[in-house]
Formats: sequence, C-alpha cells, structure tokens
Amino acid sequence: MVNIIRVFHSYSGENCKLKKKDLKELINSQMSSFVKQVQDTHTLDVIFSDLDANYDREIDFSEFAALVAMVTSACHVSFHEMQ
Ligand SMILES: [Ca+2]
Repeated sequence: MVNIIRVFHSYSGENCKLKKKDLKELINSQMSSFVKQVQDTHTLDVIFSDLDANYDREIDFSEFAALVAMVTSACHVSFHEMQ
C-alpha cells in the first residue's frame, strides 16, 4: 500500500493529481507488465476519462485507486489461469 502511494506521488507532483501525460508515464513505466503499453492517444483518452470520476481533467488518488483495483483484479484472474 505504501509503495502504491509512493508511486502515485512520484508522478503526481505536489498537487497530488495526475494529468494525462503523468498517467501515461505511470502506466507505461510502472504497470507495463499488466496494462498494455499506452502508446496511442485514443487509448489514453479512454482510460483517462473512465478514471476521471469528477471530470476535473486530473486523476486524484481515489480515482487512481480504481485503476489499481482493476489491474489487481485482472492479475488475480491471470493468476488462476496460469495454475
Ligand atoms: Ca478527477
């Protein structure tokens, strides 16, 4: 949990919110094993708008936590498929 918060902070800066480019960097560098690399703008736009629950064009930690939950859930399914 602490690591998740640290990773978020390392990309969010002082205002504790991710802009679209920050989210792209975070996904591509920290979640590349689990989330297909976000290269095209459309995919990034879809992920970003799905997460931005309050439509302020930034991703706060609670919105980011939804992505962590989705990735964790997908990993759980993959884990069972490998057994
Ligand atoms: Ca938001």
